[in-house]
Amino acid sequence: SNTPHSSIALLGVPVQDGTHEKGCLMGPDALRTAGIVETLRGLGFSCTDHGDLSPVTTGSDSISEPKGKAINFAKIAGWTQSLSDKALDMARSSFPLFMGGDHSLSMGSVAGMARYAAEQKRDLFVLWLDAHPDFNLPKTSDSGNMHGMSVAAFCGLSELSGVYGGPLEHPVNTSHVHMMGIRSVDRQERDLLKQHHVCVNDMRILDEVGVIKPLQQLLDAVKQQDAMLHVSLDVDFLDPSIAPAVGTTVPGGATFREAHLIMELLHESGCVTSLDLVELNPFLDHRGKTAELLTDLTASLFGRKIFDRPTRRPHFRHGTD
Ligand code: B3U
Ligand code: MN
Ligand code: MN
Repeated sequence: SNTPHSSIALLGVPVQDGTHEKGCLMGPDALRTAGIVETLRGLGFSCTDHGDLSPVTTGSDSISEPKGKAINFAKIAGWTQSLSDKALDMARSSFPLFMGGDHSLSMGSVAGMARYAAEQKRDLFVLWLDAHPDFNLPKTSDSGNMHGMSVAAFCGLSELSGVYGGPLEHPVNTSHVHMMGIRSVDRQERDLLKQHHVCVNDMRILDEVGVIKPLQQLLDAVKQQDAMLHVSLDVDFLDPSIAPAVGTTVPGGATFREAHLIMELLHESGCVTSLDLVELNPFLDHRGKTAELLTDLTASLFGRKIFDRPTRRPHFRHGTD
């Protein structure tokens, strides 16, 4: 198999304090109902469901709230610190799969994976599949929703270090963050992204050159440095017509086939070492179709394919020789 681990550890992170829209707390159970565990076992992996995480309670006096708008800051800090420890622990024995919950969970999942990468003396890259860059700071955010600040947090921007209880020991290098599908960016967020050299492949790039080329650039960099790769998939990366179960739909998202192709290429690369499935809001779904799509995309990431790819001939031709 192309996945570095034969065992997958699943963890539910039913956080929804990072968004104004309620319902994300049901995300982990919707994925379980869609059969994510059975699907992965069917692909030959041993799978352990660690159940749902509980946040640590951080006394509000021990949390230094940042200036600006950051709703539920202390609660998100509790989830983040709990998840960072749990992620590190899971990564030592398995491939961690984090089921959200809103996207603020990546503050903890990515920070934990960065700690593990540091233990292994490897670098961590992040593939951020999202309509939004989630690179706001409390002082730039209009909404104050912390799911729009995750990348800035795990990259160690000091305004958000309070969620970790202090300066981040192993921040992700901003130039190691590659974003795809971006199509909704706040004005000051755009400036921050430029200033910090985040690699943003917006929707225009996917329209012009497709998904393969930008993805290959990332995978080449990961392979060259023998780095680890965390994939964070926000439901709103996908077009709302195929994935309606998200609080912040943005028109013009990735298609069914683009999304599967990305997952198939990621599988073939053998580079991926952890995964977030976030922002699934089952309250907004139609007959479970978004939960099922996320489960199928996860299956593609773990090696489900339509046919085995021939290694010699580049094209499979039906009905000939
Ligand atoms: N950038 C906006 C909108 C947003 C970010 N992430 C989501 N929505 N899901 C904000 O609130 O920061
Ligand atoms: Mn997001
Ligand atoms: Mn988003």
